[in-house]
Amino acid sequence: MTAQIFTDWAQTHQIRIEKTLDHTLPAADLAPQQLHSAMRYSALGGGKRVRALLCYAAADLCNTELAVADAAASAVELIHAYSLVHDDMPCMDDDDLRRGKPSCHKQYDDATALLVGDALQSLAFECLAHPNLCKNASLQLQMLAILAQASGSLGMAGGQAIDLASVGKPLNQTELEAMHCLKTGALIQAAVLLGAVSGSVTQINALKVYAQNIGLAFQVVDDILDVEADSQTLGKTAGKDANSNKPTYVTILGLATAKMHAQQLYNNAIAAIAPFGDQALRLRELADYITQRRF
Ligand code: GRG
Repeated sequence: MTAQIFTDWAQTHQIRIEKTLDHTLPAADLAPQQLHSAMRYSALGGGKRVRALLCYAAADLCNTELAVADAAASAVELIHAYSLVHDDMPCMDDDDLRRGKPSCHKQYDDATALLVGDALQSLAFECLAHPNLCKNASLQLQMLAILAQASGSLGMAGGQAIDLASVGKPLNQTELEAMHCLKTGALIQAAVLLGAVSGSVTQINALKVYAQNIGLAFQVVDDILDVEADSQTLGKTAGKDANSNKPTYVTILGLATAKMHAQQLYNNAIAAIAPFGDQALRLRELADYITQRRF
């Protein structure tokens, strides 16, 4: 049997997560209609679904049941969508454009955007708390803890707090890295670890190293694209970080060294999953995709 090519595999799983989220999100005509419509506006029909793909690829490697992977991928994408909605609000990054369309608070209003983020976050945990999800209750509790830690004050929300406090401050590379490990890296790591929940200790330890490196590489590439790509290609405002006086990999390292750093992180990620050989094909391809992406 010839192996499915990466783009086909990715598209199949992007459609799969879209359908799963469509079923998971409350219908737009269910009261309160505006909130439900805004939740669907923010979580459906956009995004590269990188976190879901990482989750499915790790699940495949670790023989995690597909239904568990669906719930985990949905939960991570819902947390991600909530973070983008809140991040775009005037009190945070204040951005009018997200995934090629008006940000949630622009399309609706600030109060709705706040509630959308809150409700998407709750829904993410509901996905993992479903009574019939896992035969092994302890494993299911572990999944809830992984997501809670990754999204909380010692994870994504904490990283966002450090980011907001660092505007105009001269961070060094170590401080920048520590911030991004939380802000972007924690949820990417959670995506991989939730997919890998049925894996062996050896698999999980190797995947953690893979995820840490690929999470940082994702952010370095994001900073490079912020400088090199245009808003239409990105579907969000290009040049935002540089213009808002935020420290980035490009401002700290310069463009050429930032690119070399992304390559080094990619190499580390690939080395971590080398022992799995062909079984880690999708994870390798995802590392390629993350470091070579153009948007
Ligand atoms: C509001 C608690 C809270 C956290 C916000 C992740 C985050 C923290 C803010 C997003 C700001 C940002 C643009 C960070 C750069 C990396 C990143 C997460 C980019 C967006 O992720 P993609 O490219 O988006 O995977 P899509 O639209 O493809 O899903």
